[in-house]
Amino acid sequence: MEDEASPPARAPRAVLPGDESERAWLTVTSPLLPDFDELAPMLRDVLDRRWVTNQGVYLRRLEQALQSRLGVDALAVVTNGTVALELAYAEALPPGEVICTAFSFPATWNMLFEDGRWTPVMVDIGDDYRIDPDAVAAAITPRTTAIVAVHPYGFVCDHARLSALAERHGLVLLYDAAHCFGVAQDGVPVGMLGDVSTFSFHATKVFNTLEGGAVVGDPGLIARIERRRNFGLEGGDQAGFGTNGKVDEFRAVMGLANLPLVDAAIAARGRVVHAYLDALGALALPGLGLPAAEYRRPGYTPNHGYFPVRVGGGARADRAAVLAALRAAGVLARAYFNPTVATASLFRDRIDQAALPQTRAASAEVLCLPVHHLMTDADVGLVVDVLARVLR
Ligand code: T4K
Repeated sequence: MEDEASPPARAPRAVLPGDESERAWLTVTSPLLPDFDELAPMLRDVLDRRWVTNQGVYLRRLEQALQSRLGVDALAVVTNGTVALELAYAEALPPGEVICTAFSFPATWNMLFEDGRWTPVMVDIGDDYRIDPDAVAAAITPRTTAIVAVHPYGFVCDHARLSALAERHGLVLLYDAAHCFGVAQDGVPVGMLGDVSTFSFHATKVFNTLEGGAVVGDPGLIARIERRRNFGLEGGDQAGFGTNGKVDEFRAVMGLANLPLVDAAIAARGRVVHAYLDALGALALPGLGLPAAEYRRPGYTPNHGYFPVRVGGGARADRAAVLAALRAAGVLARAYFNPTVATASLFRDRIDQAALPQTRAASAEVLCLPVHHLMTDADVGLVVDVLARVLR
């Protein structure tokens, strides 16, 4: 119980680099961080061993622990979620047309556009942010080799339909599961869906190694990813191409120290998500769309990484006005994902943007509210009060 005389408990606020006001903000997320005392003995051991990167013992320990926590057959930890995608594309996507969701972060599509091996065919999402299986089916040609789908905000794609399409047409099905640490559908860990999945362990994700990521797939593929992250070298030979996608021991230590904390963090995030759903659901603000249906999906195990709302038709203010009002109250919400290929200047001459109406609408309307493990009821109340003031 809060003492009536004292102010309500609030999560620690972040001071952002480059923000000269030095103002402390309630941010869209806050990194999961261990106590220094948990880290110190492992960091000391790394220094004592004088082996600080290149397949160190802490990296191996982290990979084993993650394989078990994520419930997957094989996994390689790499530099970040973007490199995870690049390694997976290079190793698992045959050259040809690749059907890719238009609603994501640039990491998903950059290499598909830049690298001559693939022709990206960008397709629209449904009104639930996921790649639209009907749009995928309509985009398949004899030249199609793969489908790249994202589980946006940790909301799992329609795997039954996508895998049926992939099987019927002999396509590789790759999931960008950057947002999906700990997510499952019908008891199946998300990393077990499709032929290959990639994760991000960036500081803004539910689980982090500061920067980091992973590729998940069958053991043969993961052996090739391990070679590719090490310049193509293996056992004194170079049998393939590669790059430097290795992870140092300090980051591996960070991951090992964070792993025991992640389930409590997911539970704490879940309390924030449900507090938003209860408070905003009761207010029923005109034009404000909530992701309530996601949390009623049968068999879905969420990680509560993001809380996307829509400021859509009928709202009393547009998204920019809502963002500004939140900012004035010290709250930094974010418009993930904006830009997308449907809005960025880079793609204006490359793709038929009119063909992506749902992506355009989502890019224009979505707002990710703060959700993290340190947030309190008072923090949720602050955000809800601002939304009520602007939208009622
Ligand atoms: N696929 C998808 C679908 C993705 O969304 C992403 C990345 C990737 C692939 C690639 O994964 P990585 O290569 O990044 O591992 C962030 C993240 O940097 C990025 O990882 C993420 N998705 C994307 C959706 O969001 P920004 O530019 O919004 O980050 P930033 O620096 O503005 O941070 C957001 C908020 O987080 C800050 O306002 C405060 C808080 N924060 C951040 C950092 C870095 C902290 O409190 N402490 C911190 O140290 O991109």
